[in-house]
Amino acid sequence: MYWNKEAETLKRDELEKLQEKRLKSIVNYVYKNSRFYREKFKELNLKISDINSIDGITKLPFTQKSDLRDNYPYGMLSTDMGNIIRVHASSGTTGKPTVVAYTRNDIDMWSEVMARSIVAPGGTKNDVLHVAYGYGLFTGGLGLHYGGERVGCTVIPASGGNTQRQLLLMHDLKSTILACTPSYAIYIAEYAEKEDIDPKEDLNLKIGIFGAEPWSESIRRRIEDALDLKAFDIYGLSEIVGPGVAQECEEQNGAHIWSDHFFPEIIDPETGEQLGEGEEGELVFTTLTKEGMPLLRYRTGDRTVLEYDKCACGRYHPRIMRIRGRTDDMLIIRGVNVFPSQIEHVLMKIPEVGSHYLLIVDKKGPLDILTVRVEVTDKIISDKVKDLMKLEEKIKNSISNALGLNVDVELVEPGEIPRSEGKAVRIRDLRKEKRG
Ligand code: DLL
Repeated sequence: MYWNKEAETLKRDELEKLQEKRLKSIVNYVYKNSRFYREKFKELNLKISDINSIDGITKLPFTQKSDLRDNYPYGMLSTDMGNIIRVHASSGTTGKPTVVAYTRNDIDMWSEVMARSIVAPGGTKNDVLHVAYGYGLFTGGLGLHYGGERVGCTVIPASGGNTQRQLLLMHDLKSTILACTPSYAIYIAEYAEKEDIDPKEDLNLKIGIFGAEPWSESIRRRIEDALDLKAFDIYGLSEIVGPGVAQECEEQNGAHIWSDHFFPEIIDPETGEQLGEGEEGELVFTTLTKEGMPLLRYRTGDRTVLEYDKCACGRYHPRIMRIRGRTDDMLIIRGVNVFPSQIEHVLMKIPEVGSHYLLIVDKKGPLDILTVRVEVTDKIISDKVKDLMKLEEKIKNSISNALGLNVDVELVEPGEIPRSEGKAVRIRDLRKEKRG
């Protein structure tokens, strides 16, 4: 289903033409209105007329998260504060948050791409959209909210937390779409089971719109079974707009980037060179239509592959074939590069393994060691020690076979790993903690 059929079904050449036109216009706009970019252009001796085709994009400088921090809070704006009607922020791991700012037209464009993102997996105005992403400075809650209202859904602004009340609301208000992080969806499912609520009987859910953190195909199947819905991936980041940069359609095979607004590139994170179609690297976006804080070639830090072939849904907008993780979340364990989501994929295929895990990285002498702490299911916990040891071996072997990595495994009881109502924390790096 389409929200904006014309924009969503543009052919590849039509899309490219539109992107080129918009790229030239945004380059012109930031040159005129952003002190930050004007200075960058001068440093590089770059003229607006140098960017005369979409391929010319590679002449443009990258923008990094550190640029947003260095110009905190409003130094990256391309308009007067009088035109800004909203600010969001994402909390960094260190120091000041990253602030992003929207004009009225930006909020309008965001609502449009969010409306497309709700309709693409099958949402309609008749749906009751339960938004359990956090409301506030985080873009998840308000992003889904504005998109839902644009479509005409009945929006329930539940925000995160108080899982018992979430379930009561979903039951009583007959929610049909659940929007939250995949890890919170798992937690809601567990809670329901504990409270003897059977999602098949007692809830009305049919669609899940899950994102804001990496998740694997095997966790998708678990969520679908546990909550009796079809689960779809939504991708986004505050710097670009928030949720709704990309969304999976009913085919469930990668999130379509709404590339008439956000132009994607994949680059080699080491050299910065643009990579070809089908190659894995860092995702970079240029916003083609934003007014408040347009960004040129923003380095997301997310690792993925893009697929440009036409999708069975009729869209040509390129698809993100699952975000492996952030470049900064990649673990290098004795030379093996591994993302938490790859380990998750292996773990979740083992039926005796519960849905929560934590990866603990430490050093023994000069060697990095990775301990996979994982919960077992209620069923196995009552079994004999011998069986638990067998399970430990099975997990070790599966990870070693799939990823070529030897890990330690620590089985824990259900409920022992801290739950999250927002983005889950999957890595604990004791090496960093020891360094202070
Ligand atoms: O997480 C926006 C969002 C809200 C997206 C609700 C989807 C749903 P930030 O807090 O700025 O914004 O975090 C952005 O989260 O660079 C990715 O590393 C990660 N991320 C977001 N969506 C996905 C996804 C929101 N579907 C950062 N899969 C991004 C994997 C994701 N990682």
